[in-house]
Amino acid sequence: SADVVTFGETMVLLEAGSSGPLRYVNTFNKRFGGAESNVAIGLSKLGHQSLWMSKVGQDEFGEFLIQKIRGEGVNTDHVTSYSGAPTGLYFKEMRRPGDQRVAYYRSGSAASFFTETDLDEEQIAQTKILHLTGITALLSESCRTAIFKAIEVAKAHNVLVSFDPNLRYTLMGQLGEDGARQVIRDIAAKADLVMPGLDEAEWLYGTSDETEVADLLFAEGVQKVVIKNGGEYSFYAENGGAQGRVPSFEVKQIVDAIGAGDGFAAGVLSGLLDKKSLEESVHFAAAVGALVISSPGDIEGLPTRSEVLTYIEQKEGHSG
Ligand code: KDG
Repeated sequence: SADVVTFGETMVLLEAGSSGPLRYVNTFNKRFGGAESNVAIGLSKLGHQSLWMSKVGQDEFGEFLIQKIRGEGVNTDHVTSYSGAPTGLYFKEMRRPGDQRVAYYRSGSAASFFTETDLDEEQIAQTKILHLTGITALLSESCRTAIFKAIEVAKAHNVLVSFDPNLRYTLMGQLGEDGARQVIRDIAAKADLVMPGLDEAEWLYGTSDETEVADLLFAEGVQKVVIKNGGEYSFYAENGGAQGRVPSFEVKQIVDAIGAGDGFAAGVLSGLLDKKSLEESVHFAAAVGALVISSPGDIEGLPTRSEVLTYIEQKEGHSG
């Protein structure tokens, strides 16, 4: 069985081949990305078994996604292809080097038709960690139901539930901002590990005081909280345990910051699977995040374990 099970939408990414507004761009590089499969690939590269469930369109792009993600070592046996809707797309525009913007063509995509019956409950029951993001919760009613069902199955089998809110304001149309906030907060309250960005924490809980956010979540029964503050540091706290800040690694030239949070999440989960402390896991994750933003694409920069250790050693003069 897999160490980590996750599910959500992955899209074909068409990345502008030149900088400037998309209307003037004539060539695109074909890549792919999706928060949950990015995490699954990150974990696979770090040496863990990961499983990603999803629905793709019964089309060439769907085949492409399965082929690529399977090729990265992720178990895709529970991905189904759906004839009723196409695989979603997104475009990346590069206004200036390092300044990426994203345009989604995903509404009504095959993945938004994922339902709780597409979940392989046995795989969830047998895994160590179930990893979820808020993106899936905002895709559709059926995806939302699947999230809560997956949490229920995980909880019944003592599987750790990890949650990255990964707020997508463009997906809040259906529920409205307040409705979306409520859903994301409900999921966070049921998770064991919650990993928002500082700006997300502020949007969700109305405070940028990290200890206050952690205490709010602890009161709901959450066990571990990690709050990411981009290039500066990450805050970590354990319910009734240690808390502190881990500085980020300094990256001289950010090539593409999209996907850093997923790399970071993979790093934290990898550390926890390796029985590292939360602080050590966050330190390891910070290195993974730094490596991801140093290369283009959402998944291409995800490092192997030895690449992470070499990077830490180069930066700090020791490994681990
Ligand atoms: O976290 C990176 C993701 O943003 C990207 O891979 C695509 O899942 C995606 C999304 O919804 O933006």
